Amino acid sequence: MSSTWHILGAGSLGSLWACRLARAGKPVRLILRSPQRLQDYTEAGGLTLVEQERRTSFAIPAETLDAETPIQRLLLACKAYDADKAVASIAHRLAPGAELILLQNGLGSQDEVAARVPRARCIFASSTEGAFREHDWQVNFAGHGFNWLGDPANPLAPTWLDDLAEAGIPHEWTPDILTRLWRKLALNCAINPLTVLYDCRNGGLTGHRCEVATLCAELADLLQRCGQPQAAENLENEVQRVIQATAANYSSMYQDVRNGRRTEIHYLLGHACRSAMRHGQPLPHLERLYRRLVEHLNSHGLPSD
Ligand code: NAD
Ligand code: KPL
Repeated sequence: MSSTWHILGAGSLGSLWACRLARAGKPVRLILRSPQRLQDYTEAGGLTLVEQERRTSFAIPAETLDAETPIQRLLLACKAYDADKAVASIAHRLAPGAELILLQNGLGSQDEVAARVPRARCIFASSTEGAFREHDWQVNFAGHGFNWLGDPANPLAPTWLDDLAEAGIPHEWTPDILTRLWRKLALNCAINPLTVLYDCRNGGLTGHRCEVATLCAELADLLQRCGQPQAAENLENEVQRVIQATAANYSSMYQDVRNGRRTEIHYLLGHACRSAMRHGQPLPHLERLYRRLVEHLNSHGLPSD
């Protein structure tokens, strides 16, 4: 019997993982924010997964943050800006040798969490799967993708990867998880802010090729400086390929801004600019892009941290 998957953050990705693990018969418990959320969830009767218009419901047990059951394995599925605070609120429940799987996009939140719970093992994830919610407690599986998992402090793969295989969650263990996270961060920095500022789909950036190329050159320099030469390889080609392949889509940051939601800017472009500053490396175009994006968010009443 595998140990329980505690899942904190019953949003899009957290619900997607919870439903697939529950469908495979794995023990899962959701951790919800408040007694009110727990009551709402109980009234809904569980989580519903929508895949190609097929709906399946799962009566997954749930509890609040201050439940007393010890946590051996935690999937942290909140946004990067909520991660540290969320972990602080359950830190006292972590069992000795507890493992955390950190699903956050970008970089920076993983180190905040690791510093918060220094005795736990923190496994970093980089996901290209796509999920969204139209209603509470219901998740739409929107885009097939992949999950890279790794632990920069320990290359040994955990045995529970078998649970993911049995649940049909596509994944691979990698000793180079930081390279994966940096590469995705660079892609997100080259594409997402411009889609917000030019109010366009990803494909709209074909009209701003020079600007994209200049950002990619600075990002590639930064990746080299941060000891991530592999993440820098052919960055501009990859960015252009993603722009073509996702031409009809709106970037995740564009969708956040359009829906009046806080963005993860601090852990994407913010992290890139802070890293450059730490290395004493001027990146004028990225810094200007960051300032323009911060101004844009503030003018729309959105936080920029
Ligand atoms: P989401 O906003 O849909 O879900 C986050 C959930 O966490 C929300 O339900 C929120 O209420 C909950 N939460 C936050 N703080 C909490 C706390 N203290 N206690 C309990 N619950 C708490 O977010 P998402 O889209 O699932 O994204 C999660 C992460 O995965 C982000 O970093 C995102 O960039 C990344 N990601 C998402 C997708 C996707 O398709 N949704 C794809 C790849 C990566
Ligand atoms: O990951 C993305 C996002 O929208 O967040 C892509 C499609 C790669 C654009 O950066």
